[in-house]
Order: sequence, then structure tokens, then C-alpha cells
Amino acid sequence: MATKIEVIQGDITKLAVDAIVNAANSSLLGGGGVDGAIHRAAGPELLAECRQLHGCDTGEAKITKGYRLLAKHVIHTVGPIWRGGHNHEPQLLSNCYANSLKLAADHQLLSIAFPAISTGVYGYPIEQATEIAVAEAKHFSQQETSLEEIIFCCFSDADLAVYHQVLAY
Ligand code: AR6
Repeated sequence: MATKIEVIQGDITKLAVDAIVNAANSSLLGGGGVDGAIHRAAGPELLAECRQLHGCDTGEAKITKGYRLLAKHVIHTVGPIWRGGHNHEPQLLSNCYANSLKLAADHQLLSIAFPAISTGVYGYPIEQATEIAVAEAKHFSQQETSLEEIIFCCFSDADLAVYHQVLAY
């Protein structure tokens, strides 16, 4: 069955999906932005499990349980910090989406929701980041996997508009 790609606006910590993706940092020990919101909503058990993972390289992904979240799992990935675009940022951001999707499929998950990785504190321009996110999701959706639904969860009106525009092409 083909995987559906959807865009919504809202708080990713409220979604009842098989996995939400966390835009983490390489320590996996929490931070601000969506990372802070996910840890607050999931509770201290999430941090305890993250401590066992010994960090994560940029572009890689690791999975934990969702604890007090409605989501069953959290897939933690580390986006690149934008440093002008010529320091492998596009490839590393692609890897975040590809590795998160692969991890979800390896765990037989049906639904996954992504925030706009790297586009907050890490400064990745939203249009360019969205093109990468959508390209990876479309590429993955053509493969035969467990995933039925890939959701892009935008926090702001402006980000939602960009996703709608990019998905229309
Ligand atoms: N639901 C959905 N999206 C959200 C939420 C939420 N509850 N909260 C924020 N966003 P950022 P990054 C959006 O800065 O750029 C952390 O400190 C936000 O509007 O959270 O990858 C980590 O520990 C933006 O569109 O992540 C790292 O140190 C998007 O999520 C660093 O920030 C990503 O913004 C990672 O930076």
C-alpha cells in the first residue's frame, strides 16, 4: 500500500502516532525547542533511556519508547547546524529523514510525524529544508514498507504555507 504524506499544523507532542521524531542534539540529553517540549511531555523516563544511548551523530537516528506521550515511540535524530550550506548540510539533513524513516520501518511502525528538523535554533532555511524533507518522504513512500502515514507537523503558519507549496510540486 502506498504511504500517505500529510501536513498539519500543531504541537507534535500531542500526536497519537507510532513515532514522533525529535530534532535533538548529539548528546540526546535534551535541550530547547521541540526537544525540550518532547522531554517535558514524555517525562523523566525518556531522559533515563536516552542516557543509555550514548549520543547520536549528525544525520543518524535512534529510537526510544514514548513514555507519557500519546506517541508510542520517539525517534531522535540530530540535524545539521546551518553554516552557509557548503558543509554537507543538505546531505546530513537528508540522512536525518532517511534514517528516521528506515528505523520506523525496521520497527514495523505504521505512522511517523516529523517536525521541521534543523529549521529552528540550527538555522537551516525553511524552504531548502522543506524541499529535502518532502523529497525524502516521497522517495520513501514509493517503497514497500510498513509505513502507512508520514506526517509533517508544522509549528507555525509560515512553515505550514511552505510545506503546502513544496508538496504541491
Ligand atoms: N511541535 C512541533 N514543532 C515544534 C514544536 C512542537 N512542540 N516546538 C518547536 N517546534 P528546534 P533544531 C518547531 O529549534 O533547529 C534544541 O535545543 C520549531 O518551530 O526545536 O533542529 C536541540 O536540543 C522549528 O520549526 O530544532 C538542539 O540543540 C522546528 O520545530 C537544537 O535545538 C525545529 O526547531 C536543534 O535545533
